[in-house]
Amino acid sequence: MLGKRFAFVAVLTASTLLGTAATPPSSGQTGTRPNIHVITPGYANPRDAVGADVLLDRIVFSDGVVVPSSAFVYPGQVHQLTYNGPLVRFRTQNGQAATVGNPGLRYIENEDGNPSSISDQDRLFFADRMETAWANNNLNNRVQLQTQAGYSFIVGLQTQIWDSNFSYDARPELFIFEDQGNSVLTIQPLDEEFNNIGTPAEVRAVDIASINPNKVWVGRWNQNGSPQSGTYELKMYAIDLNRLGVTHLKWFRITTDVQGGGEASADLKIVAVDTSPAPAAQTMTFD
Ligand SMILES: [Ca+2]
Ligand SMILES: [Ca+2]
Ligand SMILES: [Ca+2]
Ligand SMILES: [Ca+2]
Repeated sequence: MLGKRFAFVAVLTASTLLGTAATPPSSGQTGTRPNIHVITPGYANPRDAVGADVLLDRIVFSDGVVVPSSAFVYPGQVHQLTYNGPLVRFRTQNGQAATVGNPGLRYIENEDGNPSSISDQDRLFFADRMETAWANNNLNNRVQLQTQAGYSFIVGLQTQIWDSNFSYDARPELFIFEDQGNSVLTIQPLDEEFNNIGTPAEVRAVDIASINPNKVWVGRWNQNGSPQSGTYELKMYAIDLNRLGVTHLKWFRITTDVQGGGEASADLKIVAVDTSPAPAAQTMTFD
C-alpha cells in the first residue's frame, strides 16, 4: 500500500519536471460534473430565498459518493489582500434576512472608520471579513467585486485537503462559486512559506458553468447597497487537485490578472472537500 503511494508520487514528480502532465478533461464535461444540492429553508421557490439563506447542503460526485455539509472545508484565513480599485465596489454581502452568516453588506473602505479612502488597515480588516463570509455554507454570503480593478489574496483552508487519486479523477476537491460565471481568476497553490508550488490554474468564464442538476440563484444589490429586484445565477467551477499539480492543498493565492475571457471581477464563494479515504494516514506518510 505504501509502496504504491510512493510510486504515484514518483510518477507525478517526473511528469511535472518534464512538463508533460496530461491535460484533464473539462470539468464541464457531461458525466463528470458533481451535482450540487442547495436548500432554501422557509422558501418553496428557491428564487424567493435570495434575500435570505441559500445553503449548500451536499455535493454528489458522478460516482455516487455524497459529501454532506458537515464535511465541507472552508477558507479559515485570508492574508496579503491587495486592492487598489475604486471605492464602493468591493464588499462582502449576504441576504438582509440571512440566518447563516452576518446579514447585509460590508465595504472594504469602511473598515477603518474613514470611508473616503482605502488604507492598509481597511485591507487587513477586510481580509478577516472575507474569511468570515466564506466560513459557512450560505452561498448568498460571499465576496463581490464590481469593477475591472483586480485583487489578490492568499487563502488558507481550515484544514489541509487531499486528492483521493493523484491523477485526474471525477471527485474534485475545490469548488469556486461565482456570480453569473462571467469572471476570470488564477489559482496558484502555495507551500506553508507561501512559495509557489504545483501548477497555476487560469479559470476563465467558459470554465464556470451552471450548477446541476438545478440552477442556483443568489441575491443582488446596487452599488449603494440597496437590494435590487431579480436574481443572479450562481455558477461553479470544480477543480481536481491534479489540475493544480498537487496531491494535497492548504494554501493558495487568488489573483484576477488573467487577460481576456471575462471580467476581472470574480465574485467569490470558495468551498473545499477532502476526498482521501484516510487523510490522517496519508499525512503521516508524506509530511
Ligand atoms: Ca477607509
Ligand atoms: Ca485527482
Ligand atoms: Ca480528486
Ligand atoms: Ca461575476
